[in-house]
Amino acid sequence: MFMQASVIKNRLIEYYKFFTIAILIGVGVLAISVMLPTKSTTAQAATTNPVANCDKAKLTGTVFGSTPSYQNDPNTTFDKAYDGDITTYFDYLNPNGGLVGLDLGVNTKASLSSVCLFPRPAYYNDTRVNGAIIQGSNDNLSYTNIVTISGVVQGQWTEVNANNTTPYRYYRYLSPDGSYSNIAEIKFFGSVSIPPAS
Ligand SMILES: [Ca+2]
Repeated sequence: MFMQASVIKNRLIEYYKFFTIAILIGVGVLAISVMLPTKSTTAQAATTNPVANCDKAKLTGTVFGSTPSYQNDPNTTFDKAYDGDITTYFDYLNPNGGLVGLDLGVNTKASLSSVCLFPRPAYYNDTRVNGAIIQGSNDNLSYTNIVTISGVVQGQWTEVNANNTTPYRYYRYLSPDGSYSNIAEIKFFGSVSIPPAS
């Protein structure tokens, strides 16, 4: 009887050890899963430095924007923000209200998946980009806010997700106040939903 009680006791201890270890493993797995980054599904989320994600075909069309450039410098007009060159930039005359936009063309619309942004190099950089608003329109008069830019870092590309499903013909980057619309490069990305009439 004494031996049986001892065996039962030992087995209970083994069971106790087993469940304790199992619980600890479970807690550990849960902690790791919580710590791992999850893919954001919100339209406002910014992804920092996805250089590879910005190296893809951007939406094309006619670039439009605010004029004139600071001191009428032909090297810093609005089109320099969409010329594919991160060393050239837009420098608007006025600190507020400047914009750069893209007209996809007649009978052409696209839903915006994301934008990539590169701040003006070595000068005010990210502080003149964060706070900008990306907007879409189909008449170039009434614009709808799509995403507010945040998380842009100087000296590198930043991709900001839009995940917008509404097709628009016009997209524009509305610069934050005090920025003089300083930005080196913008790329609009999306799926063209209505191809040009042939
Ligand atoms: Ca440029």
